[in-house]
Amino acid sequence: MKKWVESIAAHTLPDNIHWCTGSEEEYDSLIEMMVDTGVLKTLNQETFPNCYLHRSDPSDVARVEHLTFVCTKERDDAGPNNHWMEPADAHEKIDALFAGCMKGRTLYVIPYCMGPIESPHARCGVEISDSPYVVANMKLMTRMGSAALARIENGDAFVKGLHSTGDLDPERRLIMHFPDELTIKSIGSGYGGNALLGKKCHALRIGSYQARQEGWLAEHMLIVGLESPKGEKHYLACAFPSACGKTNLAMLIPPEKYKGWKISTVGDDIAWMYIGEDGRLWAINPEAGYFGVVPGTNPTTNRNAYEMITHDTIFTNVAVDTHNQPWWEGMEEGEPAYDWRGNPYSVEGGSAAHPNARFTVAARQNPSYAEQAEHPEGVPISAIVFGGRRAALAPLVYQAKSWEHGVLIGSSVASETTAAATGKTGVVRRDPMAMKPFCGYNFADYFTHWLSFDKRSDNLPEIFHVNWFRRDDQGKFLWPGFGDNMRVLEWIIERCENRVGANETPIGYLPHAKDLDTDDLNLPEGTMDRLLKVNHTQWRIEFDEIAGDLKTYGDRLPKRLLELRTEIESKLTDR
Ligand code: OXD
Ligand code: MN
Repeated sequence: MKKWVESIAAHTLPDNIHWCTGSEEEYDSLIEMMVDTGVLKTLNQETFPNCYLHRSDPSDVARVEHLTFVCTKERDDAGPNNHWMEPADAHEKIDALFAGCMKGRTLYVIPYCMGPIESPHARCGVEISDSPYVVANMKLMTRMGSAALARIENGDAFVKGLHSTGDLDPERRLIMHFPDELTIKSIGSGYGGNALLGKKCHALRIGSYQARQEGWLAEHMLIVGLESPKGEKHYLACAFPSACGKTNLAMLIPPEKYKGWKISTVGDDIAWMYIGEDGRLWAINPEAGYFGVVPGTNPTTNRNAYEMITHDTIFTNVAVDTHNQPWWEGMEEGEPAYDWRGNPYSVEGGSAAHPNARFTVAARQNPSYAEQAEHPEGVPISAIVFGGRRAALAPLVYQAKSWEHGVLIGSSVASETTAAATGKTGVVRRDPMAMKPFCGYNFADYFTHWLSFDKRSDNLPEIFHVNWFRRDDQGKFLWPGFGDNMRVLEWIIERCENRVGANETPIGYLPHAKDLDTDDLNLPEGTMDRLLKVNHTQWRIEFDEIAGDLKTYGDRLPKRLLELRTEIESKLTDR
């Protein structure tokens, strides 16, 4: 590893090299240095102790899918779901941008471990970066420092990540993955998903590639634990595209009538899953912190998150109020004084906080953090839950009839933009398994990999699909969502335990309305019927679109997926 660091230093020409230990003192002195140099702004330390604000370059506020490449030897191995470049060309192109880029800067060597240090399922990486903001975020998001370095020095293979903020010019911004070389190179962005290489780049893109080779799954899923008053425990792994409330569901606070239930968060974004000796699917969360969207967070939507970000948090691109406290849309108190760019706030200037403003916080600060998230073997998964934002069509919840049917459901996950005011249905974006931006190889091979699990165990989780976002004719949400989603999760658990019947339809098993506990919700007459309606005509159109989307993944698509789709479509006979 030393040699690799030396060769990078010889190419990027930093003034200093700093090997990160991950200690608290190191974190504190980096924060102090960033405050002195203006990279961070100190927020009100009385009300938000140890909280800081980072304002990123206005051109650098989100992941850049069009500049993200998977560089396998064969183009087909990256698949139509990825941008591809031939590895030698890609190295040449990006290495030219790295030449001398760290002059006047410090090169930080950041050893990290994705997953509990003691876990055989955890994987290590080393990120080289010239951004102290990246170091501080990696400290909160991963097990970073000496313990990870020790694992690597004991012979653990590790992913080599090279990152520089470069000159932040979007024309010279690239994020490249070389899965066969366990290498990531990222330049020109300081934004989380592009710069914190442990997260999307390692844990999902490189991770999914390795998972396929080695027989496990690296997924864009939250992991939530539910313990009934009787002490029965279940863990669910749930995949939703962005803007569908993953962090909220992972930290759910159930309604009053579920007193005695304990909900705990194992993870809010990524699950690494493997078949255990008992044939069950087990999951670890490779991360140790949350990089969550701030706007919309309030005591009703997510009380746990709201509390956990009142101290020891790095905010990125939020607004501030007159008391120098962080402010964001949907906070439900206070007024913005300065917007996310640092300008005095004015209504004409658009939203005060950037819509993709983020908090970075250690998972241990979450009041609902599950101690099992630290267990080396992880947690056994009872159910996999897919979901999307659909104003019509998808019922509140349904269950797959088999593993392969569940894979078909996952491969047809879609989410749509809706104009809330008018209730008009927007554009449907297909996002299989919520992995479209993150699968590090050909999606057709990915579906084959998912299907292969069926032959390896009789004890796999049940698979479900949920939709919290169905609307009435006036565009109003039919389902209250947030904590009340507990009522749906309870049905899912009861199905896993074979304790409740269901209504068989061509698309899957749906709840009988009486089996969803909604007595105290005072829903308008007919709401549950609408939430549980399967409109065959609309579903035939949907199945047509699913076929169209699946076929874009080419010849390698497993035939079974298309056959199963046709079988189900042929049963959608009602008008
Ligand atoms: C994330 C994302 O940041 O999915 O988690 O974009
Ligand atoms: Mn995510």
